[in-house]
Amino acid sequence: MTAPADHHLDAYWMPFTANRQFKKAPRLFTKASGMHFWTDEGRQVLDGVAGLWCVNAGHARPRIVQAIAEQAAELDYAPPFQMAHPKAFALAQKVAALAPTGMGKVFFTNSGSESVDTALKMALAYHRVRGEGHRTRLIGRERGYHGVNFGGISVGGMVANRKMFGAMLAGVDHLRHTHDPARNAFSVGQPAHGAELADDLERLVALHDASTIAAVIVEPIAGSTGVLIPPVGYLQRLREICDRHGILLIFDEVITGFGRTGAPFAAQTYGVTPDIITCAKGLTNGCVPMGGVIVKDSIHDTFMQGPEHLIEFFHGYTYSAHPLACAAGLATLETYAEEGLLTRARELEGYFAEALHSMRDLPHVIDIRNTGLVGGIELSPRAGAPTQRAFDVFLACYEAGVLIRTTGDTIALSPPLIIERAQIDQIVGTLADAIRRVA
Ligand code: PXG
Ligand code: PLP
Repeated sequence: MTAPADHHLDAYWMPFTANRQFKKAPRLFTKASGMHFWTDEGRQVLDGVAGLWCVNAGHARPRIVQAIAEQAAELDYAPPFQMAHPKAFALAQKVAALAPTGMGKVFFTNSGSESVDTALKMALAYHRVRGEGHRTRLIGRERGYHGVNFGGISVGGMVANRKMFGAMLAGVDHLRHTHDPARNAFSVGQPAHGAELADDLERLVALHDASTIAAVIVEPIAGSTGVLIPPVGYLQRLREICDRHGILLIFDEVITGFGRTGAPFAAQTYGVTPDIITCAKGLTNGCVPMGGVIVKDSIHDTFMQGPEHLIEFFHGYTYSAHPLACAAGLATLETYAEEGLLTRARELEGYFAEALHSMRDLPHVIDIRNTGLVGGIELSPRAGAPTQRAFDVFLACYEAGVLIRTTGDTIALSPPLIIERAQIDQIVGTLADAIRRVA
């Protein structure tokens, strides 16, 4: 199966992967259940990252598997434009019920990237419908990740994801990121310093004028760039400044949504209600691709004017609210509710934090960050070879039976929310060994 440079690996151009390196020594999963994957060689691997931050209830949960199978047999597809099927409404209602009060409308997409571009378009159109079509600017943040479509990379702030792709959207600006290891290294939970970085938005308002700005988009926790936890008071301050200037606040909760921080959404964990939430991943437990945009009723209602026979929002995807995704989503939310998974990260946060921070004196470790069931362990880069030390740790863990994720020289952990304490110990024990062994 895994013969080096075997021709059957040629055709697949892998996403966000070192293709040539991978194909010389492929890593293939062929089975998954609960907290584990199995490789094509039959080796068991403990999942320390919920697949890719998405399999929050663990793998191959029978209720979800059955729901997808039954749905495929009963109604495989229904057109989403000018037609619908019952589970789309049912899922939207269930998602809205989990969202902060007043956020009662849900638009479906097929990924986080599509959710982000949908949310940005909604923000622009919302202002235009209100007669403020001059609000055309979008504000993101340095080190932000908002998927890979043109809107998302424009407001995003990860250089490698942007630099090859030309000018992107016009009229975008960025807040500074909140990473401040000089003041905040090894913070347990939210760092104490940095609320004032939200004032960067006032700087951009002073530069561009509020009347030109439609929306600000941030991840409550910046995940993909290496797990940056919001400083105490930062998100509140951002909310206040947006309110003062009539700017919409979008929380990109693609990673933080569905229990990662110990509440359904990070908006609830941090007590800040945005105007729009983007989500994906945990919405269907990663089983069927799906994303969602959760919107304040007042924003949705603003669109509902003019002649009733006219389309209000010229946007949608062939697979918006796909029946298999809706069936998977409903079964996923039932599983979360039945097992208390959307608040389980809160119960495990203390244990997880202690396990993570036990690694602070290991070689190369320069910062450890945590909240809920998310952790980041930052290593010093190897001289002249950034990212390689963390990647070597990733390979060592994989060989030792634990899947972690790396971005730059930061190791990210985000296990399924069903994880047991002994499995936290196994992840951290394996990771600590690997860090000790790499040069
Ligand atoms: N926004 C945020 C905040 C995300 O974390 C997306 C949008 C895009 O979602 P889709 O479904 O289009 O991939 C994400 C996705 C990593 C990693 O390295 C993180 C993501 C995707 C791939 C890798 O941590 N998050
Ligand atoms: N490209 C073409 C030629 C199409 O006809 C469509 C949809 O009808 C799309 C792109 C968009 O595809 P999707 O709706 O799956 O995003």
